[in-house]
Amino acid sequence: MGKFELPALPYDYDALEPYIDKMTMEIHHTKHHGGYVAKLNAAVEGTDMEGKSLEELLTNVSNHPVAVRNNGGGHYNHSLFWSIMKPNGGGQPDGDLADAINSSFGSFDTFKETFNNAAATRFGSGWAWLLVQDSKLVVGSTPNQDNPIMDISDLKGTPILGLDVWEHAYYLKDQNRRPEYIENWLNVVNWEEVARRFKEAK
Ligand code: MN3
Repeated sequence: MGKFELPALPYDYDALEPYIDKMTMEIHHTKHHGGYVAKLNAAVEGTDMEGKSLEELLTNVSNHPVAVRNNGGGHYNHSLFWSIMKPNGGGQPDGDLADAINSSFGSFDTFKETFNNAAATRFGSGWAWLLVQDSKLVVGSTPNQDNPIMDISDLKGTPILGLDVWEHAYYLKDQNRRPEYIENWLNVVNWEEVARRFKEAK
């Protein structure tokens, strides 16, 4: 197995305008995510971690250096993040995912409120998640680049939707207004991809 690589975005940097601006997307992808990939490769190179999959590293991250937790988490989280967004996204899911959201949260609006609250109240840098936990849907958040597949995480399960609430994800356009960023982001969610991940996680 080769080195970890920065995945290409499945759309152009300006494709999520006006909700997420081009400059934020470009810096976020090339500099931030690119940085996590480079530092992850540097951390595993020449060690017995070399050749292990990202999932293997993160599910046993308590046994690895903190650089793997931070940069491996950063690589996993951002790879998921790019894939669950698309131009002309938003709206609501349908099918099995819609049913599961209704049965776990009561309605899509209640889910949205719960998710937005988790994202808005995560103090400092971190991520808000919709995840499958014991075959149920749960909303929560993690600090820094932690995520629910890590053995050290308090919140555990298979993430199917993740929102980056680090300031680098929104500061250029929305400055300190995180709730505005969250509302904007809901217009670019790729619910088809979230539904695909849900099906895979069950
Ligand atoms: Mn980020």
